[in-house]
Amino acid sequence: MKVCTLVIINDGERVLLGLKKRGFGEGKWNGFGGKVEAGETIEDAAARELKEEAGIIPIDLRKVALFEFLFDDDTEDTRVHFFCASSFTGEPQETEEMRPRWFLHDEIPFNDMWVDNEHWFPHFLTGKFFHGTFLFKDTSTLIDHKINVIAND
Ligand code: 6U4
Repeated sequence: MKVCTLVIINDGERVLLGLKKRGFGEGKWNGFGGKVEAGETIEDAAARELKEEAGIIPIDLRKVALFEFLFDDDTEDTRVHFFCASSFTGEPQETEEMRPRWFLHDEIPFNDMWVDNEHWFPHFLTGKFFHGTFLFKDTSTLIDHKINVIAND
C-alpha cells in the first residue's frame, strides 16, 4: 500500500488547491502532497510536499483525516494522511507539479476533482477528524464509500 500525504490550506473562507500538472491525478484540482519517504515522519512529509508543490511553509499543520483509497483494478491502494493549516509563510507559487489557486468554500470545483472529494469535503469544512474508506472500480468510478467521524478536533 502506497502511503501519501495531502495538505489543504483553509483560511476560513477559501481553500488553496493545486491543479496537478503531472503524475497520479493529473488534470485534477487537489490538495498538495505525495509519498512519504523513508526516514521522515508523516507530518514532515506533509510539510515537505507542500513546500515542493506550492512553495509555502505551514504554521499550524493539524491532522484532519485518514483515507484509504482501494482499487478494484491494478491501481495500487493508497493510504492518505490528510492535514490542514490556516496560516503559512511564503506566497503560493506555481511549480512544475502544481498550479495553486484559492477557491471560496461554495465554489469548490468538484467536477474537476477526485470523485471522492464531494463526499468528504463537507466533513473537512466542519473541522471534525474523520476516517474515510473509498472503493474504486477504476480511478474515475467510485463503487462504495464509508466515512466515520472520530472526534470534534
Ligand atoms: P510523487 O511522490 O510526487 O513523486 P505523484 O505521482 O506525483 O508522486 P503521489 O502518488 O505521490 O503523486 O501523490 C498523489 C497525491 O494525490 C497525494 O497527495 C495523495 C493524493 N490522492 C491520491 N488519491 C486521491 C484521492 N482519491 N482523492 C484525493 N487525493 C488523492 O483527494
